[in-house]
Amino acid sequence: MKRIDWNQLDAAGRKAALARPQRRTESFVASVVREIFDDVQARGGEAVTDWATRLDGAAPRRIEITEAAATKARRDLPPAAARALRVAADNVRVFHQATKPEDTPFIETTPGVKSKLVWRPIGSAGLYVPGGTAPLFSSLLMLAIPAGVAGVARRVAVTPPSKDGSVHPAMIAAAAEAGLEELWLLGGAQAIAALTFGAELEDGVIAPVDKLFGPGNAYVAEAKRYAASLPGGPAQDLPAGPSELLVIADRDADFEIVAADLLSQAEHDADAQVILVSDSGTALSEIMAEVERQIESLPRAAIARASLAEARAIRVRDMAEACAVANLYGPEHLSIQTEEAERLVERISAAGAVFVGRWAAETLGDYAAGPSHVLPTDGAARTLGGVVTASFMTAMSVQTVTEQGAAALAPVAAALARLEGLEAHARAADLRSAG
Ligand code: HSO
Ligand code: ZN
Repeated sequence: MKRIDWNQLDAAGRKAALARPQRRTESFVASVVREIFDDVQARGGEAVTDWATRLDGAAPRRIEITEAAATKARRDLPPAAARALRVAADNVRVFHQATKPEDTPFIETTPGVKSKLVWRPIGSAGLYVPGGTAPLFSSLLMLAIPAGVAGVARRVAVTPPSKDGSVHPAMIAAAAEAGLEELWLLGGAQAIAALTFGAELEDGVIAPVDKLFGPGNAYVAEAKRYAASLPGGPAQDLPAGPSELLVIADRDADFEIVAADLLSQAEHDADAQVILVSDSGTALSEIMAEVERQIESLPRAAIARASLAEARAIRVRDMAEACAVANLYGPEHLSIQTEEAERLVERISAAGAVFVGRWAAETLGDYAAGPSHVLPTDGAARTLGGVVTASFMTAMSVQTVTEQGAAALAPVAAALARLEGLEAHARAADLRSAG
């Protein structure tokens, strides 16, 4: 962890202190994604199969999520794990049901002119569930359940195969908990290309989707961005790259807990970024030492160490400055481990998810608290929230006008239309008020 004193830095130094780690050259990633997309557009399913075989060592496979398959998957899991999946799925469902946007009542802006917003589910959603060094079946719950609550008619999940080409039983059990219809063992940019153009594969057809969701590596993130830029291509949810955690801690924080939380995100990915901010030099030193102690016994110590090489421990003057640093960085996750943590939340304006106080481990939110863990990374939290039920819906306005309403409003609209030089607009309004 790099130790930094915020108040010793000039503007350029502060910017550098909060810079995301340098990733694989973006132009290289973009050119590979482009090549895969061009090939899939030209050759369809055959190209998808070729790329999947070449990059992941296995042709795409559809995973059946029948009752029988779900029962077997649950039996293959430790009983506590199967129960835990059920609790997590229930909590995610309850949260997204309760936060599902409701249609507004009619709002009358002029007597006889009434409008309202009605929410509609999108038609289809492509859900990317990361595999790589760990199969994140929790991400399947965090995407498929909100999509289901929104009422999306077709949910297609894709996830890379493990090294031996198999699927983890928890993935099948999670799919069953979420009531998912379609799950494919297919990952990377080729999966995103298949969801974009559609693909005829040996096990069936992947039809194109309306919107792409989910976290992924640099290739997946670039593929989603590229797909969304194509004319008529699917929309995308948000940039969700390697995990990030910023912890604000004071001298009263539990240093063991803070170190454990930092390591919990560092173990995700060598590219994951953790930042510690404190007004206490002692807290910074103690927590950094505690990180070193705890990392020794972690199975994924090598990954965590690579991530920690880019980690920062930032000394600030006070908690107001700590919040300002957090808002500048815009972390995916923010943990507040200070006295009166809840009061500090009022000062936070840019974070994907905020964890308040010693009991609120990010891990609880990653798996089971309820809100989706699919959150904006790379500073996108400054302008974007995480995945919510509304991410799978659109708000449509509905307008009704009575004869009396038209008499009042048509002259207004006609006047403005003529001001813009749009005579046909004006006449369409005039016809409503001429009587
Ligand atoms: N912290 C990750 C989510 C996750 N953690 C999945 C464990 N499994 C990104 O929000
Ligand atoms: Zn996590």
